[in-house]
Amino acid sequence: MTDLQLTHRYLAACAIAREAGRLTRLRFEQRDEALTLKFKGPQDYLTETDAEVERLIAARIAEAFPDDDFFGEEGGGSFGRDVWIVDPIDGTADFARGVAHFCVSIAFVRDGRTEVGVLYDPMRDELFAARRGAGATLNGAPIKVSPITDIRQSVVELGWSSRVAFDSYSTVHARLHALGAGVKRRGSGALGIAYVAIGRQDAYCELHINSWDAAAGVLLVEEAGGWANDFLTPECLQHGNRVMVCTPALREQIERVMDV
Ligand code: LIP
Repeated sequence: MTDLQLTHRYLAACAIAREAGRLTRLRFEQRDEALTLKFKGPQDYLTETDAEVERLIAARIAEAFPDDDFFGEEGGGSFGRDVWIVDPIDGTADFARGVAHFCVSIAFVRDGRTEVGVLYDPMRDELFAARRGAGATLNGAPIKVSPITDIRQSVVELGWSSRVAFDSYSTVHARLHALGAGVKRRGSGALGIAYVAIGRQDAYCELHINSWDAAAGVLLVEEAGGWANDFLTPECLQHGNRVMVCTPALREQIERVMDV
């Protein structure tokens, strides 16, 4: 694939993320206060907007890149050599409950390696974007991870979902607390990883996260000077993996606390 073809995918991903985010924000502001909640599983929310936004993204990508594969959290798809992996709304629980903390996550993966990663938070109008080897940006301005070296001054977000036994999560949480880290959990893995790339927090860890939630954000962190585990293994594309991203000085401690 030529540099121009990758540049085309990068620019298209940014434009599609913004369009999808505008639709998500419209639906968020239109939601009825009657709390009609639907679930895919325990604490795993499903909204009509997830599917609607994913259909929009899939259509735009098919128009622009008909030979690429597509895989979305809601509708599934296929994993070919060139594949787009998409979470239309990461942070669905908050979206469903009227809390403005969610984003769209779009990654382009070639031969099992993320080449383009884009996340858009429509409520804050923040577009995080990265191309492999070309750095990471927020709304076009370069970003980098925090300079924190002392975990006692750090903020670490520890994600969780019902895919993981709670006692494993609580073991990692207790270890982080014992090291003096400030531990948070917000509910969007994608935004949590992006916040590491921009230095708003110093690490994001989760014992299991899906590829469509995290692949774009992991590239952001790598291109912003951070460290990431070998997240996108061949197994991870379809079945997920644990994720660890952080400012480089915290790598050893993060790997140790996550060894459960
Ligand atoms: C989210 C993930 C994250 C998890 C959240 C939630 P979703 O995905 O990004 O890993 O900690 O609970 O599952 O379901 O909002 O797209």
